[in-house]
Amino acid sequence: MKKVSIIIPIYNTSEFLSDCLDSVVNQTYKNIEILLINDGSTDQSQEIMKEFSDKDERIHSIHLSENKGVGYSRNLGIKNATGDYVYFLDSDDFLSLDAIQLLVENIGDNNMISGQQRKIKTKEDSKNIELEIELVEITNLNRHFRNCSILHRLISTEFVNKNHLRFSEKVECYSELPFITQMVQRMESTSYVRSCYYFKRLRNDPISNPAIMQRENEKILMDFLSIFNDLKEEYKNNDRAITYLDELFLNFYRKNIVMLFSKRDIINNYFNEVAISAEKVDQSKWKRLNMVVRNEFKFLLKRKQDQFSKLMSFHHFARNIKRAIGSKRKIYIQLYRTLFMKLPLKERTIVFESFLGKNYSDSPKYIYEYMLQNNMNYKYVWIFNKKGRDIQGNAKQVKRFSLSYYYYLATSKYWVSNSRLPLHLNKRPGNIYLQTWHGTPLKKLVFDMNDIYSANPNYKKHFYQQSRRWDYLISPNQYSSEIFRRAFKFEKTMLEFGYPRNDILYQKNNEAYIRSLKGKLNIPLDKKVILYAPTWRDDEFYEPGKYKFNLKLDLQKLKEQLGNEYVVALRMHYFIADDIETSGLEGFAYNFSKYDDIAELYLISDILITDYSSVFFDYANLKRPILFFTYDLEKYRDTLRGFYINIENEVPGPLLRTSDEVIDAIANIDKVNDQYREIYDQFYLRFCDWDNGEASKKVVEKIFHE
Ligand code: C2G
Repeated sequence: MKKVSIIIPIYNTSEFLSDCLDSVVNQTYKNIEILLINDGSTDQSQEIMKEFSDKDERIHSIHLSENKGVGYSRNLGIKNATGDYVYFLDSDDFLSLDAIQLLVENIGDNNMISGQQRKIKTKEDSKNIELEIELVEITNLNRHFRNCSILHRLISTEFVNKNHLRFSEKVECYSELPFITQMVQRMESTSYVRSCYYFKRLRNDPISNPAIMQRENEKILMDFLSIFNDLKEEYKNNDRAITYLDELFLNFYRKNIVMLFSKRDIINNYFNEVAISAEKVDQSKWKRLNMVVRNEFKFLLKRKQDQFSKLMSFHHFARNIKRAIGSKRKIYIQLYRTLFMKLPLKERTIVFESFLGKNYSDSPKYIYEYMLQNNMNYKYVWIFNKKGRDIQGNAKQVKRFSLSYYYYLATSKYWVSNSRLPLHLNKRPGNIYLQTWHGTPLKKLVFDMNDIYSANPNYKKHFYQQSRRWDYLISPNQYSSEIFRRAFKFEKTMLEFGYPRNDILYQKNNEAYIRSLKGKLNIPLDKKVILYAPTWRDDEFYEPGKYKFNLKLDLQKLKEQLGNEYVVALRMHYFIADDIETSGLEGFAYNFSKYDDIAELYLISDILITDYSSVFFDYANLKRPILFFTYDLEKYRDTLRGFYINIENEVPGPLLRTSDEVIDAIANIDKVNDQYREIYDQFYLRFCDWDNGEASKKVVEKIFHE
């Protein structure tokens, strides 16, 4: 029985390492040695390695005291391998349990065989897979090795050593290229096994912990050119290797260099380097390219940088037009970038948006209304999903993603928004962007979120790019300031004045106003009001942005037992697409999920029920009772998100699991108040200290001085 040496370089992948090693030690093929090369990790990787090696004697660990790079680590793995075959795996990826067995069974007398790589966002994605196994013959080796990846290939150790196949230790990206080039010229054909899976994880934090190919594009370019030049020299007399390298270069040019060269300053920095490498490509190859790229090559070779840059601009323009055709939105984006952004900046125009155009609410509303009341000399624009809203003042209303939306965003000096604006809205010089955000965080935010649970691999990267545009960020309390700086990596000006959206809780918390609100909302004046405002759940959705909500509060029971004294105001999170069923509960349950401003609902209510929503931090300003209906606490806290505070003893009210417990707490609300008085006071001091009804004023004075 042949032995396989599985070589795994490890560098700061503690979040993923257990999944990786689990999949290796549990392989159905048992005759393996597992070589773990710890490449100077500074996280918990070493402890995890030990945990596994203590339990499995097939594991051999090598620890490097400093980071030497993936090429060095893999070469070290080869030196220490005693198996008949070597196999390379990355420590953030994992295998299907029969992967090695399928490769060994199918390799026959060949020197190498590959399996199928599958990119996945979460571990769940590895479960929906096709299982039909098939051996596929490959004759086009250049295309097969175009991905420059050594992963998931079973290779004869004798073949590796006889041909001295080694990785580059000079570059970080493309260190596999010398190994692969040598292999390509030594092989006639190869095969791969379909449905023999290697799961390649799409990592979602290219900012704090990038995978190698998530490094900056310029670094990737320099590494590629350097290794390409070296190999072209080394293999200058070897046609097969040369053809492989030339095709690789052209592919890299089309995919990476053209994209990178959308910016003129990058062309200025790298034109010469790219030209030097382009010169090495066999001319007959680039003559087969399309006209634009062919001419770009001509200018490169003749070192005509100016003409090259102009042609490259045209290349991008044509590319964008081609992509825009057929999509109104894409045409608008092109207009935004190429025309609207070049119009003069309107110095006294402010664009406001709240909750992605869904509401007229939150801090943007209160900042706007403060400016109206003080007759400030500005033009106001509000973004809504539907125009014709009944709002104060005479702000211009524009529909989100319409032509006027792009026009006003491109030409207005100020943007005020409580959530992220789309990534495609480039920020122009002179623009001032006030990010008000929308809550004191309980649930972990962005860069504090565990990598593994977030579904969208681009989430952190996009958040980072979007938040670089924020000039000011409003913080409601000291606690949030600290979290925002870290979790958003925010380094610009933090406005530490409390929340404009909470001004109303100090200014209008009086009987007359509350009665008038109740009248407007058709709520009976002789009943007390319970507000139920839960948050959304990351794992329950129809499609991105449209979440489900499964109402666990037994409204019928609440009506039977509390209906004489109370009514219930229901308020779902703005991500929730489900309509809450209230038929049969008329006169008791009122659905205000589409109502603009939750602050007004706070004012009319006597008790708040929530779960993990930031609403309780704001509501505490009213010092009224708060109950936590946390029927899924463990799942929410431990699997979905993680919290910043200890919900079990730091929040100002009881955690309740069932509708009966909720009813009981409401029936005995005075007792609950007494029980939580001390914690409530501490909570108020910690989270509501800055709010006093003046936040809008202070924000406006800071940013919109006359
Ligand atoms: N909200 C609401 N109705 C709800 C829940 C929330 O109107 N039923 C509003 C509140 O203004 C709340 C804000 O939306 O403060 C944010 O809601 P959260 O439930 O806290 O959730 P999320 O949108 O994920 O934001 O730092 C805060 C976090 O980012 C949380």
